[in-house]
Amino acid sequence: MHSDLSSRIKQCAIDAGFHLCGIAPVSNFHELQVFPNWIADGKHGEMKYMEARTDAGELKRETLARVAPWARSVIVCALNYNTAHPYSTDPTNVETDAFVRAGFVADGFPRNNKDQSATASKSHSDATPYATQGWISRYAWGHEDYHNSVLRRLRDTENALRALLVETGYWAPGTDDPIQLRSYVDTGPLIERVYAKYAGIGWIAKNTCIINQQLGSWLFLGVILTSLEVTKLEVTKKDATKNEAPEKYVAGKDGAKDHVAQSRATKNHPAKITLTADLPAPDRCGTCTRCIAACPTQAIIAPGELDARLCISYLTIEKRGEIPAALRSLMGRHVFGCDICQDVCPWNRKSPITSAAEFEPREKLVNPDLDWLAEMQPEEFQTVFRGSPVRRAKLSGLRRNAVIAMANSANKKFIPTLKKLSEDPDPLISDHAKWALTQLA
Ligand code: B12
Ligand code: SF4
Ligand code: SF4
Repeated sequence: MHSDLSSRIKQCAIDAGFHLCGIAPVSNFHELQVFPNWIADGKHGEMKYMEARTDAGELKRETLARVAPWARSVIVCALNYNTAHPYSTDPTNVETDAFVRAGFVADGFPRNNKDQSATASKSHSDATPYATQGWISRYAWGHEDYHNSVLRRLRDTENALRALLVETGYWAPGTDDPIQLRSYVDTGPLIERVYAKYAGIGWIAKNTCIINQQLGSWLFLGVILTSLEVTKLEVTKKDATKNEAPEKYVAGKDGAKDHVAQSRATKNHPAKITLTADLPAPDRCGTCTRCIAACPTQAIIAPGELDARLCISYLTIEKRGEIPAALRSLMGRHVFGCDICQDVCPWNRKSPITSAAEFEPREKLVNPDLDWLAEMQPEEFQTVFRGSPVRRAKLSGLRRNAVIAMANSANKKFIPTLKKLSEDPDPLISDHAKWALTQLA
C-alpha cells in the first residue's frame, strides 16, 4: 500500500486526462479579501452571479466556509487547450495583418489604448481591402464545451479517488461514504484561480490569469472540494501582490507526509487520513508589463486587478444589450472573448499543444468571416455552435460583435451588408449597424 495518497490522487487526475493537478488547503487566503471591494466597486459589471449572497447577505464567493463548511481541501486540476493555430497578435496571421494596418496591432503586439486612438482615425482613410475576418478566443474553437470536457475528467478523478480510498483501507466497502466531494467548473461559489495558486498550478499573473511555468496560461481549471483534511500550513509572507519571492509555508504538526492509517476503516472508526497541500508557484512575471500595455481597453487597471466592465472578453460574451460607444472602437475584430493579454505573454511563446483532441477547432472558427457571423440565422447558429461555449453570447450578441468588428475593420466592402443590417428586425443589430456605417463613411 502506498502511503503517499496525495501523489496517487494527482496521478488519478493525470490518468483522467488532466495536464496538471495540485492540492490546496481551504483557507481565507488574502487574495480573497479583495473580492468584496471588487464587487462593491461594481467591477463585475452585469455578471449578477458574482454577487450571489447567503441568506445573511454575505458574498458566497468570498469564503468557502459560507457555502461548503465541510470542505477542508481543494484538488485543482488544469487542462491545456492550446492548439497549433496562430495567435490573434501574430503578425504572420494574414487577416490579423489587416488590423495591423488599421492600427490595432503593431510590431506583432497590440498597442495600448492611447497609441491606438492616435492611429485609429488614420485607419479610416487608410482602409485595408482585406480586413474581413474576426477573432474568436482560442478557448472556444473546440468541438466540446470546456465545461463538459473538464467536468467529465473531474468525475473520473472522483471515481478513481473513491476506488483509491477502498484500496488503501480508508473506506470499507458496505459502510457509509466517509468523505464528501463536490466538483465544479466555473459555476462553483469559489474563485478558482486563488485555489489554483495555492495548489501550485501556477501563479496569478499581472493579467490575472494562472500561468504555469512549463505550460503557459492556455489552461482550463476545474476543482474538487473535499472533506479530506490537509496538513496545516502557515503563510509566513503575506503580500503576493508585489511580485516578491514566493510565500513560504511551514508544515504544521501533522508533518509533510500523507498519513493513511494502517488499520481498516469500520463504520464507527474510519481510518484517519491527511493530504499534503502543495506549495504555491512563485510569481514569475518579474518586471514584465506587456499584457498591461497591450490591453486595448486598459482593463488591467493594476497588476492582477481587472475591471471586467472594460474587458473585451466581458463585452463580447457577458454583456447583454448595447456596447458603450466609447469602447466599441477599442474592441478591434474580437467577436467572442479576447486573447491579447495571453498572446503577448512571453510564457505562452512555447506553450505545448494539447493532447485533448476535442479542442481542435471546428471548421471556420479560426479567423471567422465577419459577414458570415453578422448575417447568421438561428438555424445555422444552432448547427455551427451546438455544444460550444460561443452559445453564451447568444446569436444576437455574436452578430452585434461582428457588426462592431466590421466598423473597426475600416473596410468599405462591408457598407452594403451594414446597410442591410441597419434594417434588421433585432434593434440591437440595426442600432449597431447604423453606428458602424457612420464609422465607415
Ligand atoms: C467572471 C469570470 C470572468 C470575467 C472576469 C475575469 C476576472 N479576471 O475576474 C471575464 C468575463 C472578463 C472573464 C474573462 C476571461 N476568462 Co474567465 N472566469 C470568470 C470566473 C467565472 C470567475 C472569476 C472571478 O471570480 N473573478 C473575481 C475577481 C476579483 O478575480 P480576479 O480578477 O481574477 O482577481 C483575483 C487576483 O487577481 C487577485 N487580485 C486582484 N486584484 C488584487 C489586488 C490585490 C491588492 C491583491 C492582494 C490581489 C488581487 O485576487 C483576486 C481574487 O479575489 C472564473 C471561474 C471561477 N469560478 O473562478 C473564470 C476563469 C477565471 N476564466 C477563465 C478564462 C480562460 C478566461 C479568459 C481567458 C477567456 C477569454 N479568452 O476570453 C478571459 C481572461 C481575461 C482576464 N485577463 O482575466 C479561466 C482562467 C484560466 C487561467 N489560466 O487563469 C477560469 C478559471 C475559468 C476556468 N474554469 O477555466 N472571466
Ligand atoms: S482579455 Fe483582452 S480586454 Fe481583457 S484584459 Fe486581456 S487584453 Fe484586456
Ligand atoms: S505578459 Fe508579462 S506581466 Fe503579463 S502575465 Fe505575462 S509575464 Fe506577467
